[in-house]
Amino acid sequence: MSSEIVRFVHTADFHLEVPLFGVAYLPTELRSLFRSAAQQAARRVFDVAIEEKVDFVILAGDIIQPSSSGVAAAARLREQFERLDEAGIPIYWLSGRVDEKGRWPKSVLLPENVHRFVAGQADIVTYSIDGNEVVHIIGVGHGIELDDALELVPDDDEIPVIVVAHGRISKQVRSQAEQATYWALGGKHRATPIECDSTAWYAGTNQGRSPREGDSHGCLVVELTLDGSVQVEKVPTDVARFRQEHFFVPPEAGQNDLRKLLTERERELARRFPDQSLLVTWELEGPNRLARQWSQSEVVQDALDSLNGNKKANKPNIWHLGIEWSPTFDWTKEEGEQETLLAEFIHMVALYDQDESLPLPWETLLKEEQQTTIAGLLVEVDNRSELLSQVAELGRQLLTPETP
Ligand SMILES: [Mn+2]
Repeated sequence: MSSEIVRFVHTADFHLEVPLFGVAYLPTELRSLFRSAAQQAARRVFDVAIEEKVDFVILAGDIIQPSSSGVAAAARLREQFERLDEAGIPIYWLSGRVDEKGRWPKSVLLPENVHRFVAGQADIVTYSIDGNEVVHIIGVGHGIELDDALELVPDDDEIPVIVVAHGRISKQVRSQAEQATYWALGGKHRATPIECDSTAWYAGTNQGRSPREGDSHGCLVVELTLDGSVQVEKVPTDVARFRQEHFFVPPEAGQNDLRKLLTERERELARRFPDQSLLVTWELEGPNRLARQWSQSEVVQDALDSLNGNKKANKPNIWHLGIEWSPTFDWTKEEGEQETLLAEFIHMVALYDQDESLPLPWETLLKEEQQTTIAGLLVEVDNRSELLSQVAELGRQLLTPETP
């Protein structure tokens, strides 16, 4: 058996019809990036294919929904396909949830290197080098049972098989794993391997779309030898990367410290990710009192504006797109030292905060049958100190005399 190697790019879920989204605050400078990031990241995938001189590219679905992206986006994708055509690299494109063949605009002719696997059909193509068959590629069209598609595997040769499929089919893949050398899957937006008796990966999307799709995204470069071994390398292609950053605000922080604190953290991020543009949302954990003061003033927005305004000298670009608080329980020295009901209340809450073994008062106050309902609701707040912080804040509001 030959030891000849075949290498290919496995990628999926470009979703060229979906811009970046999900931030509270979008500086005007970022608008065009938010619109074009998916497109730029797609271009990077095809750059990888050309630079790595791969044998072919597998698109495992959800690449584009032309009816919402518009014809221009489809035409730009065709330009990328043409680059690969010129480089002699075929593309095997399985339709996923959004990119049914029927939706592709008829005015945008696909170059000859693009082979489409479409819904309602199982299909097999065989990739050859110099007339020698190297690998079978089976496309499992939407709505086709895996079992039916696997019947296409010829049983009279020993050529490796790649199965391309889209959707939540980890379980089926696991039960049929040994039928293919590699499973090229689409439909999950984070690159994920499936543990099974073969090699199976969801490629993930090439560009995180919102803070929920944080950290690195890209494509996979897969190498298989004819003796059956498979190597999978993740190659990042995202042009801007969402990150959620968490930090503690010290209780002694003042109104003017937020910008300073964020600037320090920005420098740290720039050191850790020297070549990566970042879209950061901050989760601050700190005293209730500060959360209240800062949200009532312009402190937060001013800090974000000021950091985002200093972009020119700052490479790579780190953008600050929102701040969320998870307040912790605290009180000022004065509040605790006064002879007031508030001071007494604060010391009581502090007691429960310091000693986690103390059952919360309402647990004993409530009758048993009530416990199963009301306590059940309270348990939803799984963070005891966050709950106590909310209790303290409510007490503070009720026990502080209104200033006229
Ligand atoms: Mn998708």
